[in-house]
Amino acid sequence: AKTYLRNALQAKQPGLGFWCTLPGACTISTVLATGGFNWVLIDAEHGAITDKDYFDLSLAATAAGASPIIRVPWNEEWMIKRALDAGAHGVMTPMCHNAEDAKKIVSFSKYPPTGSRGYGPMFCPPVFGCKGSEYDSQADEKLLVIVQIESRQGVENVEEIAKVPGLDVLFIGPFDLAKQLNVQFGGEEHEAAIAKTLKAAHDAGKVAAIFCSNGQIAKQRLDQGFDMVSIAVDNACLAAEMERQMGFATGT
Ligand code: 3PY
Repeated sequence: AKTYLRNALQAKQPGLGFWCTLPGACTISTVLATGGFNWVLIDAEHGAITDKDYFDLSLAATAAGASPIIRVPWNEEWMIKRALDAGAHGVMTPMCHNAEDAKKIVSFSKYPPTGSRGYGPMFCPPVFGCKGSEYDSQADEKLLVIVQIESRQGVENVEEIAKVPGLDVLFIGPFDLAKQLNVQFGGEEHEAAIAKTLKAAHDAGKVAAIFCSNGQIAKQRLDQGFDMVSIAVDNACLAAEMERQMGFATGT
């Protein structure tokens, strides 16, 4: 299977991704053509993407050599099923508060007897890079199961969450985390919660990941020890560059 992100992480290379909020395969293809990315977060929690877009976006990501990771709106079985049925290499759920939440996403993501995932992988093989019959035997092991740590409870219970079998990645949502903790973004308490999550993930042998809105922050987080970071968000890049060009054109 072509599980680009899993292969990179296993080889101790950084997981470098971008955050895709815009529907339409052209954005993904254009960004990935710049090189260096091994995953794309297809964001259906926020942003303009819905589950009908998963199929084209996942194919576009894989065709360009990056793993499609789909963030579903919530930790619901039917939402996870639809994301995985598009062939996603991983699924991410927001707001994991405790080990029970983590056990749910693991169960929803794996076929019986390990979990309860419903069967319908018609469109998965081309995205997964395997033959039809191979998908069934590879999916459970190769899919990345990712939870977001971004709440007070999530940080309090992070050691228990990290130990859940079948869970691969603890992914910090720093913006929600600051709001949920009601602390200053980048302040001492915020950074302490981030450091606690990083340590809990590594102590349990799991991947530690964090959302970063630009490459400079991403570099700092990689230097801090994170294994997987986003480096930018599509619509924000577009807006920033358009503003910059408008500045040149108008001399402002
Ligand atoms: C957060 O920072 O809260 C996220 O989930 C990523 O945008």
